[in-house]
Amino acid sequence: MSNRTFTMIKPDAVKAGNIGNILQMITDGGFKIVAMKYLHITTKQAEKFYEVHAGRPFYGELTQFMSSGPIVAAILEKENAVADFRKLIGATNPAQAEEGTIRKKYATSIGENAVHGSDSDENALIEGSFYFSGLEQF
Ligand code: RTP
Ligand code: MG
Repeated sequence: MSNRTFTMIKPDAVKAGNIGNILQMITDGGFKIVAMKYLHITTKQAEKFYEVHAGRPFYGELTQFMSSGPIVAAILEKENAVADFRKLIGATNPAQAEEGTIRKKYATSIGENAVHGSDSDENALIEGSFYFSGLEQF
């Protein structure tokens, strides 16, 4: 069990002006920000990041959306980071997200759901390394 996870504040939440609110919820949740950057990725880069979802019906929509505006990418640290962060963000579909979760507060639909959270320790490492070099991960 690793103590790090990877997150993105997605274009919908950035556009809505919720970077500050979401970072506050993340730090209030006990997560330390290890690395962070603000950037606008291309559709090709989004396709590469979401390669595991290639072939799923929402792949095109997802990669278009993730390249539609700037995002915030970050590596977070906390004991039991992956599971605890997925608890903090809530269900993929905000209609099913619990009260007090980031998606309940800031997501608008299953596609435009405000934040990403890695689903395993292995993917947290792969995803964090997509955005941050080894030197940036201290
Ligand atoms: P994430 O990877 O963003 O943390 O979300 P997740 O694990 O809860 O959901 P996942 O199954 O990994 O799907 C990745 C993202 O694809 C979009 N999606 N759209 N239209 C749809 O049915 C649908 N299903 C998934 C969402 O943006 C989801 O977060
Ligand atoms: Mg996922």
